[in-house]
Amino acid sequence: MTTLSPPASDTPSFEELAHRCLEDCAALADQSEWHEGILRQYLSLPMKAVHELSQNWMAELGMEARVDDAGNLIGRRASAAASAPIVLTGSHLDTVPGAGKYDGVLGFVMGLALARSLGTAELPFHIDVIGFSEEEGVRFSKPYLGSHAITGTFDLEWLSRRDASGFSMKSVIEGFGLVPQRIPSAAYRPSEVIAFVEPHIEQGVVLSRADLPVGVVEAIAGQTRALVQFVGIAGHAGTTPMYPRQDALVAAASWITEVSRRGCEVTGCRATVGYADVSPNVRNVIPDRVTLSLDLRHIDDGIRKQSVGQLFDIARGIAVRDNVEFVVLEKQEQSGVAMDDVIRKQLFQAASDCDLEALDLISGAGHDAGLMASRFPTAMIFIRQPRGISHHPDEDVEASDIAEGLRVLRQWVLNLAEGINSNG
Ligand code: HGY
Ligand code: MN
Ligand code: MN
Repeated sequence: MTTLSPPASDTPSFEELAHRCLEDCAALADQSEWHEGILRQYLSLPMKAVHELSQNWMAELGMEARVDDAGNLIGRRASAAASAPIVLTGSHLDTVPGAGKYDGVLGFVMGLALARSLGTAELPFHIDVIGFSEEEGVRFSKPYLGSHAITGTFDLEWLSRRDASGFSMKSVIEGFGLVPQRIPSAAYRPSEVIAFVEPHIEQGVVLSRADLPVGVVEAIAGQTRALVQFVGIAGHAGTTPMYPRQDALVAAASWITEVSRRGCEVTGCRATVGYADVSPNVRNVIPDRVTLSLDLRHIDDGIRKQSVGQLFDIARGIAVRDNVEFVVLEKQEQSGVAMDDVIRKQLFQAASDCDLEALDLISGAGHDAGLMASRFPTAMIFIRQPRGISHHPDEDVEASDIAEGLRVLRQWVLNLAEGINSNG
């Protein structure tokens, strides 16, 4: 183990670094599509502002900054050897509507803080801090676009997807000054990457209940994201008898209740209908078409798929009962992903070197690490969230817990460097 040398005189203390992380998160939170609250979608104008701010911080750190053609912002803390391998870290810069300040963004600014904490230390690898461009999937209903590009799994077919305003992904990428056809060349080669470690707030209460500041993620739960539709027949609200109506919204409402029941009945399952679009959505017309999202998660892929299948069967039963049609418009699956055992062990060792106990835990939330694990040795450090609130403005985090997370991340890097240097 590297002796945990306190940061050299030219580097701030971990507490100072942590407070700088909070300041950076606050500064990036101001870059929003909304005047009140946070919304920063894929390649939006506020994302351009986030890139500019972050590139200034990278320049101060002597990092080389670039934006790849999928819109990922990448800052490199270069090793002396140009051909040195690469340690990747960071997290996503996009947000859900009404987000907190820390989901994704904290992991990115902790990557910058890691560079800050290393001062002029010469390492046998580059450190690339990635601000992933689109993890939430809000704008084009396609999550993890940035990490798909980094892992070489971006499907150019997606360029024809359109956002709520009708803009194609292709035109949005071009409008940001990027070249969609070059996205495949944004991928890192597995041979050049040592590992990817993503720091992220926990977004749950496990660490706070265990009264521990940091966790090491064992696995990320799989998720099914589907879009379904109930189709009935519109009619006059005042003249159409209550029976036999073909009311798409009555059917949809029955199913939403079943989704919630399933989430409660199946241990470890999370089932949510977060999006609903009612047509024609006026008060005096019986709804003829209701489009709903389904977000279902479980760490066991078999249970997840079985639960989704059962919910679709229940929907078909409701459709027969209400004499409406049920259609599955889209289904996106992401399997549960185990984090890399070797890197996890190294992170636990780094925590122990810092006299810290790190908790082993599962992530119910999806992360870019879930994609990155398909191509690189990948692990995650979770930072305690006192109240476990996320995807909500009240999301919070303590500077002292960020400091502990930084301590572990830096120690992991120093141990890695020592291991490489001693193996020659
Ligand atoms: O939905 C999620 O799990 C993550 O916030 N993208
Ligand atoms: Mn999120
Ligand atoms: Mn996130």
